[in-house]
Amino acid sequence: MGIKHENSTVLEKQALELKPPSMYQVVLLNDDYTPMEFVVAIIQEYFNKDKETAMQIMLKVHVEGRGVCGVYTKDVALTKVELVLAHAKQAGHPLQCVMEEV
Ligand code: TYC
Repeated sequence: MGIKHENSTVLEKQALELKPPSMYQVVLLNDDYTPMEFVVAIIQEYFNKDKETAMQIMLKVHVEGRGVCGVYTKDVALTKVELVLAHAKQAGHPLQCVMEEV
């Protein structure tokens, strides 16, 4: 199915909207106050990682300043950022979380 034209690939993609969605990485940022155990629990709860993987990501953030927790479509990434920030704020921790287009 498509539109008869010498550049049919471009027209089919635009007409049928088959472009893959833009993807966004959700990144945790280091700070001096949020407890390590809290960060590990956040990564397990919101990014579906096991305890060992969550510990590796947390330590990477602690040492390097930032770390990618996962890559998602825009709406999913935004929801995860909002949930993480709300949880951290509620617990009284300054943990920061951002999303960046990949
Ligand atoms: N640097 C924090 C500490 O020493 C731990 C930490 C890790 C904080 C990762 C935030 O995203 C973070 N308690």
